Amino acid sequence: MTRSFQTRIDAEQKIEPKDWMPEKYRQTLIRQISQHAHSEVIGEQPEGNWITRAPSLERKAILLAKVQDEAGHGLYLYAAAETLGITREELIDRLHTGASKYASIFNYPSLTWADVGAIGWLVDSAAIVNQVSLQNTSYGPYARAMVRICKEESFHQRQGYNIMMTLMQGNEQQRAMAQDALDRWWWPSLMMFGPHDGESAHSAQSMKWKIKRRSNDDLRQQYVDQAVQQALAIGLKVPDPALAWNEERGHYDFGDIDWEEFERVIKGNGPCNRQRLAHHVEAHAEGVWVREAMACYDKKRRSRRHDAA
Ligand code: FAQ
Repeated sequence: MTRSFQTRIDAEQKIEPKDWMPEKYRQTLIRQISQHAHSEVIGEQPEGNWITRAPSLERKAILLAKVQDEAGHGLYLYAAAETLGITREELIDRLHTGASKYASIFNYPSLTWADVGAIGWLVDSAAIVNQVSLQNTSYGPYARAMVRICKEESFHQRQGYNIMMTLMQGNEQQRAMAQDALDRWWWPSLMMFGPHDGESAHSAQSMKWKIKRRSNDDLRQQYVDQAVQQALAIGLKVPDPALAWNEERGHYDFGDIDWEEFERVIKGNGPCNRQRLAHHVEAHAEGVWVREAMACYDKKRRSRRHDAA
């Protein structure tokens, strides 16, 4: 069984929910897809913080649409995780107890309007680089969710970059605000790709099963190469003294990531971890009547369909 499973993976066949799969493959997918779903949903908070204070009606409408899209991404991903035999309640419970993680970046505060630009530009760029590769992941429902998500993330990235560009074309104070946002979000955005390849606990097996198609460092390098060019184009300075174009490699060299900070944040001790989780727990409790009403409606609809048959 195990050998024929790997043969299917090697032949680039998609694994579907009813197919046999090793238990560890199933658990790895539940871990990764649910963390991804939690990231989309928790990621609504730093941007949502600015919906009531967007500088114009147009910016507000765009930001509202983006934040709603992120909720939709969470929905597709939870649905994909559920095809692996775990319930939505268990997934949320794992988030609330800390058994399941979400992207470290969402534990940083959004202090100014420029942060909305930086999140859209940097965080969505980093997400896209990773997610484009995940469109070819071996598990069918995850791969298909990625196709739709990538299309929407492209619009998100453009809106973030457009905010940064507009600020950089503004007055001195606005340019300083954009630079300050880049200074604070740059290093956390590099951490989104996870530990270096040699330190990544899950990469080797996930690459063999083609759950992950490219390594953490490989994706991070692509992101740096793109983002540095985009920063230069609008007059921003990337906050890394070690950043330099390496002619031989055809890539930018960049400085060391503060892995102690990364560890601190993923263990729950970042600047906003408690606030993010508390907000989710509260919203989930407040939404109980909606879930109950939906379940009631669904039950009634099914029994009507059953009676008619
Ligand atoms: N944050 O062995 P690896 C978005 C954990 S979507 C927190 O390398 P793996 C859209 C990792 O879980 C952003 N934890 O792990 C948006 C593991 O711990 P565990 C989310 C991290 O899974 C934009 C341990 O470290 N995208 O932003 C992080 O092979 C704007 C060892 O690491 C995805 O989730 C981190 N950054 O590789 C929404 C993409 N990095 O589980 C709103 C899918 C590592 O054993 C606004 N996920 N860890 O307890 C992946 O590609 C992978 O899971 C990685 C990590 C690359 C994140």
